Amino acid sequence: MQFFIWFSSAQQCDQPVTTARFDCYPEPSISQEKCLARNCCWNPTNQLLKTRSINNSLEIGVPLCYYPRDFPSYKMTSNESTAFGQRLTIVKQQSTYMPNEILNLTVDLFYETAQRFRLRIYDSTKERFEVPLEVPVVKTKVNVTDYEVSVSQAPFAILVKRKSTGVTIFDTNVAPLIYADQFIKFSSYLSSPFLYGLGEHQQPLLINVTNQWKRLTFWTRDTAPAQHTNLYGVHPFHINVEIKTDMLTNFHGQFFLNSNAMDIDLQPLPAISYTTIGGIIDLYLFTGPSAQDVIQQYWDVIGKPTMPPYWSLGFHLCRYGYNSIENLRAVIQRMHDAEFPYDVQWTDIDAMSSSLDFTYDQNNFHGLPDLVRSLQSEGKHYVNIIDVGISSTQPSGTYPPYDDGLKRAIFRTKFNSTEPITGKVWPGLTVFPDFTNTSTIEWWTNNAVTFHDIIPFDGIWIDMNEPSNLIDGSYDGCTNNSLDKPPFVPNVLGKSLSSKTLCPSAQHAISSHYNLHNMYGYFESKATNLALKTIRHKRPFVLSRSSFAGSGQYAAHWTGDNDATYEDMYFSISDILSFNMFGMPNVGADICGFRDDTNEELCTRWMQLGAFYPFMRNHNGVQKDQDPAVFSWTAQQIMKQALIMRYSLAPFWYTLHYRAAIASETLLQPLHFEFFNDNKTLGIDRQFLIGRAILVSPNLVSVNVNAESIFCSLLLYPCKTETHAKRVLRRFKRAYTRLCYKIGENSVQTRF
Ligand code: MIG
Repeated sequence: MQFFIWFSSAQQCDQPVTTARFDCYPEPSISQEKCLARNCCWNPTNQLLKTRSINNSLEIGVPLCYYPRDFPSYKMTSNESTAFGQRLTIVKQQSTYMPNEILNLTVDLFYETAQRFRLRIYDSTKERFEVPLEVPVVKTKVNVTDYEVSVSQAPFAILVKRKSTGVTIFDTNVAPLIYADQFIKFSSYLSSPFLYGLGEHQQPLLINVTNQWKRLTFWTRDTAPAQHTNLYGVHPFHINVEIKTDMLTNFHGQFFLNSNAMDIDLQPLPAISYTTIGGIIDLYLFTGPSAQDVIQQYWDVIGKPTMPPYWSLGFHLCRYGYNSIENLRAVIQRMHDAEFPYDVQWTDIDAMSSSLDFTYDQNNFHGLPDLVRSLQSEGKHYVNIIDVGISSTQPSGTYPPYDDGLKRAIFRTKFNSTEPITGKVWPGLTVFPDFTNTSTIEWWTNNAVTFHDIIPFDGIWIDMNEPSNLIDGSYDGCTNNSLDKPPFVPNVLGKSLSSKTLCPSAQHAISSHYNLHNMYGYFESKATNLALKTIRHKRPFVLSRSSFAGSGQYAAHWTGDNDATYEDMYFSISDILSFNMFGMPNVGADICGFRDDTNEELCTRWMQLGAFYPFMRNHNGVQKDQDPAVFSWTAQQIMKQALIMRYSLAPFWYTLHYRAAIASETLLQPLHFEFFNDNKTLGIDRQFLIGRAILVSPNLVSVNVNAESIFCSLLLYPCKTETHAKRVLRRFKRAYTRLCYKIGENSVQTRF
């Protein structure tokens, strides 16, 4: 027994460097009084810039309020070896500042493979929520590992080193462990300030915290991609570059298997801190040593990506706002007349009847089923959209998806109730299917089957599945319980967990929305993939906006409502490279931009870049048309060149998908993964590699001089004037028409 007389003396607050301070007051409303009430150190020199700017970004810097070195933490009381590794118990003598701290914890150390280590810290007496992801169950340890683990007793800490180099890859002895019911926080050294991953966020590929403090938030959210905010998906996985005597050498990875709302803080020490508001600590370390090895080891845990159908490698065309079948037909016709290779035509919610799922508008889109069949008879494919909100206000007996769902009780319910929770999406008031319930999968499949009998779609696009709700919480508000009003809320957009989604207290069959929000898109992807398999007996194609670790087993992804800007075109590269690391390598961004009007130069350059996205779809919102066939003859020819190049690589893409699905290799990778001894490649994110050896180096800026040289700069051949460009293009057109492309055979299916 040990007795603490504990206060933060000046000496205990003395950190050798300010970068070694760990934030004791992550909430925005900070004051000296509140800090001292937590028995933390207050030091207003080197002020923390904790201000929320208009775009919600939390600029963080050196903390004003930080832990003293003797802040209470856990002490190890037992350490026994087990078949899987070691089991420790750790205890803390007193609570600190969060309600319901758990003072007795069990720590399991799993030596799962020579390169994979798993650490689980959980309540010794009470079961807590755990992520319903099927991860490998390893019951016996491996004896020879590439890493060495040691534990220290008081304060309890874990240290993991790479055996061959002695480099520290994990060390929790930097800050106290806090483990409360709704607030779990732990920190570790990083091997270098250089990381990749931690999505979904709009950020440069390389997360460099050499001189920066960063807070990244994880809570799936429907919002147009912007920096410093949580976005559609949650992937708490990163790759950390290791440095040995100034040489970048190896890589290791970390995956925090936790689905609750969380913040991940990075600081220049360098160090990482995880703050989650539920679940348990379940952390994987992967020792690589190459970046691709780390990814492979990660995918062994979350599951390998699905192998897509061949046709989905072709060019996809979509828009929100065709508005009528005449308009849709006109687009298809002009794409045909302009001799564009394209394989997949999509429709958006405007083709639904009053935005109702599993319907089409029989007035404005009269004849859609026949149009789809005629596309299919030419070898093309069709994908339609399904949103998560099911309208609950249609006259009884007129809308089977709702009536039947209600009968089967598959909708998510209010807290402590069997009554469905109501939100609002495009058709008005809606309820939300609970995809964690097995009856829901049957119901979902039935609806899809019935609709497929009407329109024989080839793939399904699932949108709004964060899940997105146009009103905060629900139609009749949220409760005041600890799920809806937790003691700590990570830095989520809108400041509340119910912002633009359902109340955290809403219920799923297997747990609360509080615990499962981040996995809504994951479970919907899984159910939709299954439904498509049942319907078509072929490899499914599902496109999902929201995602969680493991979603790549079921769906492809696009990066959401980007802007028609050069900046967003640039960010698409790091997004797409990151999703390759996340095991969702079939990914693309809306080519030419979703929001605001595009322009000819931007769209042409974006088609050129997009030709090298794994998933190539031109899609936009309710602005001007931007399908390739609306642009000038010259722009069209240039886009066509890019498309021909893509189509000629289709067999190669297919092989890459196969390698991803069976050997856990990414389709695209950053240059640094291949050229890791070259420090200059560390932050390259305006270029990328397809497979191992094709380097894509797109032009991401407007040339913005006179029209003549714009065309020349867009061409893949040297030229001086527009007249010259046109001559080259005409010659090129003749050549490709002869060689690899005939009208009516313009699909990947028929040409290879
Ligand atoms: O914002 O279905 O991200 O691709 O076109 C409205 C209409 C909802 C958001 C998707 C976008 C889609 C749009 N949807």
